[in-house]
Amino acid sequence: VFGRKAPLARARAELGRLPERNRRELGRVATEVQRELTELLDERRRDLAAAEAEQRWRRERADVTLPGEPVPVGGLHPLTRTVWEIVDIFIGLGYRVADGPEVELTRYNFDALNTPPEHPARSYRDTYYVAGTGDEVCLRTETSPVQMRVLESHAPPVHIVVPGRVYRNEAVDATHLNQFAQIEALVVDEGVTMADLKGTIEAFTAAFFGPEFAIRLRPHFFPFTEPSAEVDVQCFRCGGAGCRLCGDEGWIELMGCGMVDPFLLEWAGHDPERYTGFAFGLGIERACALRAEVDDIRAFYDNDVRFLRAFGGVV
Ligand code: FA5
Repeated sequence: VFGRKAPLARARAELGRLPERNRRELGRVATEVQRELTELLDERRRDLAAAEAEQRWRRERADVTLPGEPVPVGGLHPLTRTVWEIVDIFIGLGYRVADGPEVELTRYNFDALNTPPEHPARSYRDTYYVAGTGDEVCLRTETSPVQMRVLESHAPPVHIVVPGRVYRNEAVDATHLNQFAQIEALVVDEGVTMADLKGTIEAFTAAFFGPEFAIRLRPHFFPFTEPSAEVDVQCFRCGGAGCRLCGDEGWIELMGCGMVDPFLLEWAGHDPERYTGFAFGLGIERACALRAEVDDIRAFYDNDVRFLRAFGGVV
């Protein structure tokens, strides 16, 4: 329509040859026709563009009025949360976190911890050894060897907590696993006494179980502490009156502890006349099970989501 050879253009080209009086009139008509056509064309362009936009809106529309598909979110395992919670308590008391290898030299796992070669804990019936290393490399049986790695490389004062996995050649039942987690604490400084040990454990149990429960220390034996004790916490279910949870004892066994044996300090090159220390070690599964009244610690490793969800770890 608007091309150079289109009728409109040709008609305008002819205008010159018309007599004066017709030329004006026809020129006006031609301009009018051109204007109208242009307008129609623009209108049609606008309509087409609008229709295309409309189509695109329809095609690409997202309906946000419906509820979304819920995406299941994972959570931290209750044991992980327990470790973090305990570590947090000790960080609040000024401790640092230390760790060490799970595949450990018997030099650290036993010798440095005053556990002589004839000690029954070193037998194949109790300890997993790494094949081909003789009795030199084992899976650590407790987190205590990390005490020795830290003492060997750090001069006191030392205040550390050591969370970690340990292994024992044990028959698995409701209260025993052959791989489980412990958390260990070690303090070595000048003038550290058993009162510090008890006060620290009290601060921990108050934060973990609640401030209303007492603790007591019962004499015990560990090769690496002297004196040694086991810590009981007052049954937080019956308050000490006796119930099924505490086996009518009123007390629940919680962990092992003691004053660092001077042998360890000497082994690591620190003067036992100058420094003293305390240490304790707690089983994570048992502590977590106790607090939540879970009566079989194997449940923590079954990965039954219904069980895990009860701890609030799975959203
Ligand atoms: C020890 O392992 C010492 N290293 C603790 C210690 C550290 C004492 C520092 C003194 C100074 P024991 O063998 O009692 O001690 O274990 C400590 C805790 O680990 C126990 O109280 C228990 O909670 C947990 N535990 C022990 N054996 C098992 C097992 N087979 N399954 C699950 N938890 C266990």
